[in-house]
Amino acid sequence: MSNLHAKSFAKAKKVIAGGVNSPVRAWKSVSGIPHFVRKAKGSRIYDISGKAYIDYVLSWGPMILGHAHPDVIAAIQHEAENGTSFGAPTDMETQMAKLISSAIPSMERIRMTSSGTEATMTAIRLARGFTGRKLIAKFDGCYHGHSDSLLTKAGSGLATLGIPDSPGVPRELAKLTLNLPYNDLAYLEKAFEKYGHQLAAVIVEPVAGNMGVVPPRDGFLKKLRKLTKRDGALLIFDEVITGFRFTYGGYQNLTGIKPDLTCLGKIIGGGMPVGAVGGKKEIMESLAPAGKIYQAGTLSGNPLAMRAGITTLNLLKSKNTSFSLLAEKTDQLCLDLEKLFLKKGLPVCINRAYSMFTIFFQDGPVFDFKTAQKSDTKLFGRFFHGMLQNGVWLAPSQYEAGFLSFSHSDSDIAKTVDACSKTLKNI
Ligand code: KE4
Repeated sequence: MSNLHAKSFAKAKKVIAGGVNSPVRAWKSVSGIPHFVRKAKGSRIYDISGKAYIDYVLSWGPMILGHAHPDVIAAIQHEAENGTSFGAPTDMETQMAKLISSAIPSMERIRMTSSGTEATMTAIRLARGFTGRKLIAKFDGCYHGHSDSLLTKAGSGLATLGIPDSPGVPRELAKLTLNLPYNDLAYLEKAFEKYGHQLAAVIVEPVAGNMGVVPPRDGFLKKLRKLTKRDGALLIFDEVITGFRFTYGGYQNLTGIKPDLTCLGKIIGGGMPVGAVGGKKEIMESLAPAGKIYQAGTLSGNPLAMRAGITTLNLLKSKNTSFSLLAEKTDQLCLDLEKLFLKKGLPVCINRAYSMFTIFFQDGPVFDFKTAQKSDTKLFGRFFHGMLQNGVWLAPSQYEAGFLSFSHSDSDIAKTVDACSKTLKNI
């Protein structure tokens, strides 16, 4: 069966750069031949040999309803009959924007994009244009997509590939991005003393997912909000992962900390290409055509993506009470796995936040990128392949998050724990 994947990978490498359309899919950090997928349904993903796996990647987060939800599929099929792209405004985009801003009130005005990268890139340009300042700050281990200003010590992809700064990013540009340690309040204070009044914005994953799952320390986000407000820098919450993952809204709805701009993606597109940036009216109206800050996109607000997103958000709205059940299911899975590792005498630190988790192969604690990097990535790789053998599809990198969906059943959890028990026997 693995030669099926080898054959597909060899063919892909002849026409696709590196054989994949996004680096993490090449499984470089866990070695082995990346598996090719045929289809997915609910909590299952099927490779090209037909083997089924319980999926904890969920396309890196979007598939919170489970793969191929019948209502989402039907909505896309129906919408497609009306055409797939117009390059002209549609009422659906207004409906989508209203859904998002009523769920996340800080997003008074929205601009749709076709990816999370475009959303964060727009947010950075908007912040620089609105404040007239050049400097921005991000946190080591956080990843906000691959726009130049944000590819400085990114945590997802690059960290896995062990490249702290990507070639091709001009040094002149990279030095306009301050890299701060996540969760370090003292360092934050010092950085703001020095740079606060030069900062256009600070962008943060309010719960980090791209160095593995690292929740914010008590007071971290509050301090960040206070310092940015004090020094006139905009606070950007990158909620591409966390948006509609923890609750029907953003993580900001749970903390009450209101950013100036928010970036979304993944879940709001129901698996179709989508991103969004939104925030205070006076800031957002600086975007062309109302304002002078340019931003555009041929497929921004694409009708199929809007229809899939609207259907997804409406389904999530009806499930609003069960987000806590999803978090409890995730916690139960992590507790059951912790017991097995303990029994095996294998030190792990399993970080979780609501329905996302990461098994760090180390004692822990893991509270920033430096501590995350103490993990035994080789052991992670062996665990990854063992779980794959035993029918569980995990993220092919120590520095990524695992996700649960509303379609993960109790028996899926039991099967996952059983797969872990089998895997630990031969690790
Ligand atoms: P996209 O451009 O990939 O849609 O979104 C970029 C992005 C922005 N912000 C956050 C917090 C993100 O996690 C991402 C993308 N996440 C990665 C995995 N953690 C996507 C997977 C990949 O790069 O193939």
